[in-house]
Amino acid sequence: MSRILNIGAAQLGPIAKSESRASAVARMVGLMTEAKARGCDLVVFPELALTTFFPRWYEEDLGAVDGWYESEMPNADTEPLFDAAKRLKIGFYLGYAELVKDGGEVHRFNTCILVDATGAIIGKYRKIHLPGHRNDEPWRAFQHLEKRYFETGNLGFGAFRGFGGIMGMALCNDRRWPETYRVLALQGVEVMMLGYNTPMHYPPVPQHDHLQGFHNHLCMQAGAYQNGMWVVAVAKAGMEENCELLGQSCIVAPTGEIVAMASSQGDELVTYACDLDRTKEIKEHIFNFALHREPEAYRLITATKGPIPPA
Ligand code: CDV
Repeated sequence: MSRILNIGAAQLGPIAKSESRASAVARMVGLMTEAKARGCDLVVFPELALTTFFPRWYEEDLGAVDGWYESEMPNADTEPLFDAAKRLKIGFYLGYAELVKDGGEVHRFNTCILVDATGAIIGKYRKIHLPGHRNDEPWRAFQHLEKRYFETGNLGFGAFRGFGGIMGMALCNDRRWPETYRVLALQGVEVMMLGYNTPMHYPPVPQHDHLQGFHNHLCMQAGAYQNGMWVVAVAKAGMEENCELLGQSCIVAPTGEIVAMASSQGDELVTYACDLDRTKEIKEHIFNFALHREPEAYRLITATKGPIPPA
């Protein structure tokens, strides 16, 4: 018995500040077309895949960044992705900036959606772990203002039935946190999809710059193994507006092995036939949660935010 899901990790190269959404979408439709030709059922695109990574520029007035957000999905610019899904009978994961108007209030989220092969949105996630800072920090080579431009996601880490399995979503920094994988795995997730924009230079701790690729894979290989899930992680890569972004988009098996990886810094599709039943090799044995977990001993994880050292 096997349940094969052919997944494409559709890495994007840089998107310039001046590049239109229509142009980024055309690049993505090209990757979807290639994915279909290579037998994929589902393609995963990066975080904030429609535009340049705009949190690298400070604006005093929040309204000045609103042009980077989508207030409807689909909309005129993204409709070609949904049309391609229907025409090609292929699903996709897409990251974008979401603007929600709720009465007089405006909410801004770093969001991703899962769209099935009929073009219907079957899942949505709003990023929970927002890295970076809130205020202008001109000493940095570039800003990382996710804490200014987005609210903490309010949908939790959801699990969605689709593509013959149980699917979960996360965004970029979420991959560094074991809680992300575990909360998804506790809902039976078999495939976690994640888009990222990871600068090679980390201004607060530049002595770790050479470890970006290592840390990227380290956390996802551990997360996949410790939770018995496939992880499909997709970069926006390359030199984007003077900021070099990590590539190395990859597909990680539930054993923790990287089974496919991008080798360029540009638009590139890597694919793998993921057998969802291989999750059982882990979920029913070494990490059989129902048999081996001891939640009583883990209370601190949800009871505190920061560490409480002994007196
Ligand atoms: N977009 C991100 O979440 N980037 C962070 C960087 C800033 C550390 C990441 O975890 O890759």
